[in-house]
Amino acid sequence: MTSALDSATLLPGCGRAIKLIGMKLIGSLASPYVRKVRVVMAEKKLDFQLVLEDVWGSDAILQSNPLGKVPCLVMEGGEAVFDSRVIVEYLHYSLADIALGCVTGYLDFRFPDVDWRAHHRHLARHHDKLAVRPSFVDTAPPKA
Ligand SMILES: N[C@@H](CCC(=O)N[C@@H](CS)C(=O)NCC(=O)O)C(=O)O
Repeated sequence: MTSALDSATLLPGCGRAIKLIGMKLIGSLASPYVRKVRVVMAEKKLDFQLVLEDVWGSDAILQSNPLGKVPCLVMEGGEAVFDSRVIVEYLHYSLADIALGCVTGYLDFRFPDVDWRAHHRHLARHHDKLAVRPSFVDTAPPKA
């Protein structure tokens, strides 16, 4: 079965250095909302594929965003995030997540005797949420 994204126009990602997740941004080159998201992604050096769609005549957008609007960010697993403000928030949060999860993971790895959880319960909750995500599980440092 061919998905809407497969049949759409694909452009190389605009990010340059880091490929964090296989993200696709459904958009149009004329949309200022799409541009806003592309600028944020470029500034954060996030790699993604820009999928161009006709905002006035594409069912493909509706498959990911029931509002039929762009931008719509589609994750590797197919989950979609839409509305440029939500996407920008999501990207920011996502990067913060990654940094945070890596730091606390490193603490556990290198300094298992440091009980940072006792004094940082919110951080511990964040850590536990992140630690079960496939991206964190797959890249976790070796167990002692
Ligand atoms: N509040 C939305 C606005 C998005 C929006 O209006 N996008 C326009 C393109 S610039 C669109 O997809 N229009 C198609 C439609 O309204 O059906 C956002 O910030 O993402």
